Amino acid sequence: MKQIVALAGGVGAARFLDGLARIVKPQRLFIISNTADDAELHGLHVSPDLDTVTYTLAGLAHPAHGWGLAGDSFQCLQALGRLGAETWFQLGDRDLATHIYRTERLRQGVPLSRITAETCSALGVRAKVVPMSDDPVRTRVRTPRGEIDFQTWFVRRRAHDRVLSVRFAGAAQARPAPGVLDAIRSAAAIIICPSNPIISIGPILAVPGIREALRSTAAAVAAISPLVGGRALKGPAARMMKSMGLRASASQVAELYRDFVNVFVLDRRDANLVPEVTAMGMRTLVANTIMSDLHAKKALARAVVEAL
Ligand code: FO1
Repeated sequence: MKQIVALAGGVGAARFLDGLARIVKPQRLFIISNTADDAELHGLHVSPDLDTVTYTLAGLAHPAHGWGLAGDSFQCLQALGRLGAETWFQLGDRDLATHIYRTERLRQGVPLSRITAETCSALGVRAKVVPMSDDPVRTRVRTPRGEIDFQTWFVRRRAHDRVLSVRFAGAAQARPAPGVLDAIRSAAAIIICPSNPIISIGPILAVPGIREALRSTAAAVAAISPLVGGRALKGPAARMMKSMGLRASASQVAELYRDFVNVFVLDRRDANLVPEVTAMGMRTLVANTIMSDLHAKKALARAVVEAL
């Protein structure tokens, strides 16, 4: 059976994929994950978006945060704090095991895509979760106080600094991870998850070859707006878009994707934007995109799959 390919950021994407993996066989899912948020903390390689999707599909994610593990403790972080180490990034004790394992395997020369397959298999995740690239790509955020790495801007400074621009260091030299381009070319359907178009989907599209493959694939491509009524359901997308001189609107998201998306999914509250999006040459699907519970997640996933 042909695969359904999804491009995914963190928590918003994971919520949608949780619904999708319950209405189609999870083995059919090929999930391309953003790795430009990856960071080195306490000498460990942390891949937040990969882990958020993996933990969610494994049924292990922290229910309130969406990232990290449910019921985790933070004794190691507290002990690090006593030693004078920085503790602004909340790494739980069991979560740390993932980062220790990943870091050790990377040091052995194993590519991130293979390590991700190993962790997925160990946690019982049947969907294929693949980093966008095995090569390092890092989001750098330009603020009035200078350029900083993504997690410093997002977590340490709580996304307070105004974003003037972002760049994805290393993207131009990065190669798509093994299987990514073939999956896009031969997919039954492709879904851009409701993630931040600038910092979550943007880095995936910046890996040479991926955007071109999306433009030329025979598969229909749907994108779900992460903005509802001009506001992000989760995260700083709306504020970030405004400070970068873009409109904080679902139709602006559609415009960012107009060269490769066939079906744009708008929330019911944004039904008034249908003519604007249609004029860009896309079909629209108006649905409830607020995934407040499992029923809503599955209903949205079903509506998107049917539209494709
Ligand atoms: N987000 C936070 O807002 N604060 C944290 O302390 C934090 C820790 C963390 C640990 C592991 C992990 O996988 C993710 C974590 N996140 C945290 C989420 C992460 O910073 C962002 O959600 C993504 O990078 C954006 O998609």
